Amino acid sequence: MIWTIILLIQAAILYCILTHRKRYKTDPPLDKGIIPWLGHALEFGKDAFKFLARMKKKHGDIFTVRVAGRYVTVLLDPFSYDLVLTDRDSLDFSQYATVLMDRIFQLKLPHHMQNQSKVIMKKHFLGMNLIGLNTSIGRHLHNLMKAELSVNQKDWKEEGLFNFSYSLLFKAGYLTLFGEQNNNVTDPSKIYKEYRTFDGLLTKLARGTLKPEEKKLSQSVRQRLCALLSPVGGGEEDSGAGSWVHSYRRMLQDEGVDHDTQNKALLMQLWASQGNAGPAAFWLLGFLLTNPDAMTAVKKEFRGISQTSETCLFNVKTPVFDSALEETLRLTAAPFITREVVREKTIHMSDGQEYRLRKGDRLCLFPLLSPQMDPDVHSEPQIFKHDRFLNQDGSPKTDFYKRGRMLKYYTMPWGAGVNGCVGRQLAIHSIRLFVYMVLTKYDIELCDRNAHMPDVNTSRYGFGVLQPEGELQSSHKDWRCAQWCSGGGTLESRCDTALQGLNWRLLLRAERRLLDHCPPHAPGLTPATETCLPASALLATC
Ligand code: HEM
Ligand SMILES: *[C@@H]1O[C@H](CO)[C@@H](O)[C@H](O)[C@H]1NC(C)=O
Ligand SMILES: *[C@@H]1O[C@H](CO)[C@@H](O)[C@H](O)[C@H]1NC(C)=O
Ligand SMILES: *[C@@H]1O[C@H](CO)[C@@H](O)[C@H](O)[C@H]1NC(C)=O
Ligand SMILES: *[C@@H]1O[C@H](CO)[C@@H](O)[C@H](O)[C@H]1NC(C)=O
Ligand SMILES: CC(=O)N[C@H]1CO[C@H](CO)[C@@H](O)[C@@H]1O
Repeated sequence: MIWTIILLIQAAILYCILTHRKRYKTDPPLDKGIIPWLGHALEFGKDAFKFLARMKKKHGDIFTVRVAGRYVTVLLDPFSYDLVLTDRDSLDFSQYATVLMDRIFQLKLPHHMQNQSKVIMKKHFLGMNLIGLNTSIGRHLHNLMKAELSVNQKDWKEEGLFNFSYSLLFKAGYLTLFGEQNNNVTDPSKIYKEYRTFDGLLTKLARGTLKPEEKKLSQSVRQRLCALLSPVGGGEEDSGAGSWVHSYRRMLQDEGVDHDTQNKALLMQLWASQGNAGPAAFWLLGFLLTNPDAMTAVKKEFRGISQTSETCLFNVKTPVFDSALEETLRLTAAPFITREVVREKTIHMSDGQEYRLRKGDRLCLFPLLSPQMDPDVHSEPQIFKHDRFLNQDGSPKTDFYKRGRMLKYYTMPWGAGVNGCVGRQLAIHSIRLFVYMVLTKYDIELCDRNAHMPDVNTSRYGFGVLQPEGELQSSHKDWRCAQWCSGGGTLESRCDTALQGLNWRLLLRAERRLLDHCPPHAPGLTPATETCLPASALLATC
């Protein structure tokens, strides 16, 4: 034992000597942290936003930090982002992507296949084919919502707004991209459940910080997901010939990729395509529910959409909604844009300074910190303003300034440049359809009008759209009275209309939810109460 410790210490010292790094004048400010090798890894993993904001304050818009043995240069000057995003010679996207692919999905694919898969995605998710997906996602969303409301009424208790949004968009997206024209597709609820378990382990997988039991869990859940994504009936093509998943699998097969690896690649695509839209829809709904002005404006715009164009929502212009979504993503889209420095490169900063990036280091942009939450760009950046991206005349606002200079990147939820998000239009369309359906068909409101948005799970900075800390129902009492109802008017009148249509089930759930959470205020009422009035009586007590 003692020898092991001594050996370990010696190895650590040796390592420190070998990796000792001196700062040259042309290097960005260097901050190694006090812990050998690990450097700032712990703080970084716990709350990257807080950490990087502190570093920005200390060092400015560019600095190099040591994180788990690697030197990461963080660039926070949005005026220099283009230098990074357009440079494919000195900065490499696929190296780090390959590392993550291996860590998270245990997937190894040659570089040229990443390229090919993107070509296939572009073909299917942009232009004419995107239009073809429009009704599909709408139909699935519609069916799923209907099913959600009519079965398993007893399950509502566990359901928060986050799970509701995530599950519906995930399932609709999965059915659209992975199940279209395939009637025998795996039950999406099963996939969703497993996927959420996997999603919870994702950041730890990427950082390699899983505990032993989590490692086991991640392996088994990955296996189950791969099995679920495997085509029903033993590997034969069963999806429609024109579908994206068909083309993608075909490409992998043609490249001689084995069956196991194909499934892992599909899991990766499931993550890339379904991991962000649901959480984004949750934040948007949440912001609307906690900002009555925003809700009114969006509802007003939606009300202007005629029933006939509903199925073609795709073509309808909705600048107010678009601005609200942009604003939501400004606050919650938190990807790191990471590149490997494969050749020495000089970065010109907007203040005239020049810095040299060292080969072998990693370069990281964090658009959430700047421009998205930068007070020099957006006034009161912590506050949700649904019309932030609207001009006075109602047109989309695209001119934003930092220190008097107009910015190209004033918000950057989708990345940018050659590696920007391929699914952007599809994601926007899906979220819009979902919010439209929830707001116009079902209506949703908060019981407590002073409710606040939940806190962010700080461990997820860097991994796309953020998620709330825990589930809303259990951890945020303000949300427990979220009430589902239909139409306007008094509660009683709404109850009446709701009872006549499909929506009575929604109301019933609300009732049960309230009964469960407010028992002291509701003597004599039981969950078996099947009329509407007690709900309003209860609401008054919440
Ligand atoms: C709100 C939803 C979404 C957000 C915020 C989002 C964000 C992003 C970002 C920031 C990147 C760039 C990563 C980088 O540069 O390092 C990216 C890449 C990508 N996204 Fe999305 N995405 C969303 C939805 C989707 C959907 C629905 C799909 C597919 C249908 C999709 C497919 C992809 C793919 C394939 C890439 C990789 C592009 C490449 O390899 O160069 N995304 N996404
Ligand atoms: C990747 O695909 C693009 C076309 O989309 C092509 O121009 C480029 O040469 C390809 N790169 C590699 C490494 O195959
Ligand atoms: C999330 O929603 C699904 C329905 O889509 C439900 O089966 C599940 O129990 C919910 N989970 C939680 C934790 O609320
Ligand atoms: C669907 O899958 C089940 C189980 O894999 C199989 O028994 C059934 O025959 C399939 N149905 C069709 C229509 O392919
Ligand atoms: C925060 O996210 C991490 C990673 O996804 C997850 O393991 C953890 O359970 C989450 N914490 C809460 C309170 O939800
Ligand atoms: C607006 C729009 O493009 N709608 C199309 C959605 O998809 C169906 C077929 O899948 C078309 O018929 C619609 O015109």
